[in-house]
Amino acid sequence: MTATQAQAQGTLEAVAARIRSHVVDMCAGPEGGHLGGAFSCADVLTALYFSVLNVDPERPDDPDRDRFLLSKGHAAVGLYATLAERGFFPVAELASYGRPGSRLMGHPVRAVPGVEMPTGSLGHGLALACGFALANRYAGRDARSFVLLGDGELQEGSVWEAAIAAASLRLDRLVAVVDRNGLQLTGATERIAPMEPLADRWRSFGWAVRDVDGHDPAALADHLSAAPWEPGRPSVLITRTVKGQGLPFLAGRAASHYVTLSERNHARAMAALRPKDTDG
Ligand SMILES: Cc1ncc(C[n+]2csc(CCOP(=O)(O)OP(=O)(O)O)c2C)c(N)n1
Ligand SMILES: [Mg+2]
Repeated sequence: MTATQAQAQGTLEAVAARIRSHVVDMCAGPEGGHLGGAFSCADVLTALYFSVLNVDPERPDDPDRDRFLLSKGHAAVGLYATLAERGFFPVAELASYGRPGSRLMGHPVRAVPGVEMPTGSLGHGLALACGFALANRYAGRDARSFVLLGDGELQEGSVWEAAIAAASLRLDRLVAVVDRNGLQLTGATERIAPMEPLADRWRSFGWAVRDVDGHDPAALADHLSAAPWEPGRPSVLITRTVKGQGLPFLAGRAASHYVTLSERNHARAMAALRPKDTDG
């Protein structure tokens, strides 16, 4: 399936809504899941897989493919839902998430079609993506490498080591996205370890920076498609998001981080995701 065919499956908003509903279903299973951080990046994942990335589910190991790494690997349920919707494996397989024998575990592994590297130990994805970008450069390939980082994850020193390396190597086929939902495991990032002005920080490390709404998939797709924004510089898209976006009883709350939905909350979540009847 090409990206154009994938887009034909519905508007980006409709795809993002399907991804969120799969996440809700998975988080109602025995394993529970990182719902909040999967919801905050659902629109970015939609934009990437349904508009931006040059990937082919029929040929997941195509050497010319773009690479995507979910550095915040705990948001695995969001990645699984996206990969399944995009055709990397059957949507029905999502029901196996977290169950004995399933390849869909709490954090992503290479056994899952479309997953480039196992992730979940925070702080490693940017360095890995630098490696992909460098390898592509040496091989003379034009492909781009994308990586999605959590904002709490930015407290890992290894992120900034990699940021320095990417800028000094002039890796302009590398694109980082920061899921700036303002929350980490135990509370607000700005209370625990202030990061603002975040855009200035990245700029001072030699990156081209854009700071945007993270819940407008079409606009996100335009920004990501246009990278590199400045020749010779890696790009970082800071996406302003809400953890648990779309679920009134969890949105913006640290409690959304890891959730096992009760039957009642599963129903409430599905009701919240259902398109509103505009006829009144
Ligand atoms: C190296 C490392 N330390 C701690 C953890 C445990 N952990 C999992 S998620 C998380 C919070 C991450 O916050 P953030 O990056 O902001 O993610 P998001 O808000 O998008 O869920 C932590 C501390 C981990 N996965 N890896
Ligand atoms: Mg966060």
